[in-house]
Amino acid sequence: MKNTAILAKSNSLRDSKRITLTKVTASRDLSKSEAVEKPVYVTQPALPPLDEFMPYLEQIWTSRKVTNIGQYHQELESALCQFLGVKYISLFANGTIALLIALQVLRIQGEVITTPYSFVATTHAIQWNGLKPVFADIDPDTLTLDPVKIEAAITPQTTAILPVHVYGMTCNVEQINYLADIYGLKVIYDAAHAFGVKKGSQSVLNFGDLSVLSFHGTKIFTTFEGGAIVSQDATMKKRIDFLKNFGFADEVTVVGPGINGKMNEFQAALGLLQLRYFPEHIAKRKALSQHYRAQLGAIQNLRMLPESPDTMYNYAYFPIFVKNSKDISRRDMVYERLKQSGYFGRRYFYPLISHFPAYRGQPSAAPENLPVAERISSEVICLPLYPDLLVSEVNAICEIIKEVLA
Ligand code: T4K
Repeated sequence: MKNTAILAKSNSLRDSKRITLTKVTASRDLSKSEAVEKPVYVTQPALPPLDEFMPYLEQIWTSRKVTNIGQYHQELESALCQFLGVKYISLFANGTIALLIALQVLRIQGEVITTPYSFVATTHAIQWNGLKPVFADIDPDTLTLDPVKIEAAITPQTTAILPVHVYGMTCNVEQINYLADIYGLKVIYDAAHAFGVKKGSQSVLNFGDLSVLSFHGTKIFTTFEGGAIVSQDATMKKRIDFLKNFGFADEVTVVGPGINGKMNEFQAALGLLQLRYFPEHIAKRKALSQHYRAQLGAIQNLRMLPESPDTMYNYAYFPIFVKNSKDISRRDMVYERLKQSGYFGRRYFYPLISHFPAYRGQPSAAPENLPVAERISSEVICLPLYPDLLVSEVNAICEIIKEVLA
């Protein structure tokens, strides 16, 4: 047996609700191993010390204001505008409902060009609005929508583009902006992964008509569940705020078919506290990402995403891409071996959205139309990455990968 993490003793989750694993402690001595109680997942929410949250809870209990745009909701909107460098932000109960409202508020009709390489909520939001999603292929380096493919997918029915800054990689915002201008299209960025990302000195959230964030428990900035829409002018923010509150403009006026999408006070309070720790969390993520890069750089058949010097990344995910041989999915071999050893990476985004039954019948979902996305989806594994991940755990993961791909 080689000096890598091995499954020493495994009680099935069904039987014991826990797994006992043997993991390598550190690269300094790979022959030493230690039994650990917990599996390592792709992510784990970083939470502030509980005692720091108590004063916020006491305030909520005292005021009895638990939701409907209370003090913490308003404070978090202001704090996020400042922190992210954006003009207007509207908080939501989750990112999916924010996407639904973004399409509603711009009164999008007909066809929306989008990426198959995302979490399924991106396309669901289009479908829930009674619109037709049209898939276009992605760029192999940024994994975001390829502007050439966007242009080729435009028809007289196209009214909007819904690109995704996937893993916090920035879309080609200049070219997308150019296409939107000349064809008269709206642009809504799904920025669920792009909290804190900057292009030059500019927040990437300032491009397009609207940008949508997610603060889900798996995201780098979390309010357990939560989301937001970044908008560029006060009138648009006002309309978004009406729609997230059933369409109420005042006590007796309903301006449109709104919904209940409001973030509550408990979530907003947590967000305020989370902001204090965000820079520390990003620094830890960056260091761990760099450690992964250093360990995995020389492995054959393994690719990592190139970084652009003019972009400030948020290190939300650490995807690797394993080149498959003709008959064998090396990616799945790596993925399964990691799992057996207690390291639960995830194949975000496999399957492609265009493979799901709700969408696979669309002509644009045909694999021949999406060759880059098809390949990338068959190669990807997002490795565990979160502030409390140990360097020794990164080392153990890298050793397993090296062994499988050797
Ligand atoms: N657009 C994009 C591009 C998105 O990625 C997402 C969400 C959305 C839109 C929609 O935003 P929201 O409506 O969610 O705000 C997860 C998340 O549920 C989803 O929010 C996220 N994208 C997507 C990429 O990942 P799953 O099904 O993979 O999550 P789950 O529960 O398997 O969690 C992954 C791992 O994280 C677990 O194995 C353990 C760990 N974990 C998870 C949770 C929920 C924890 O340690 N604690 C937790 O509370 O979808």
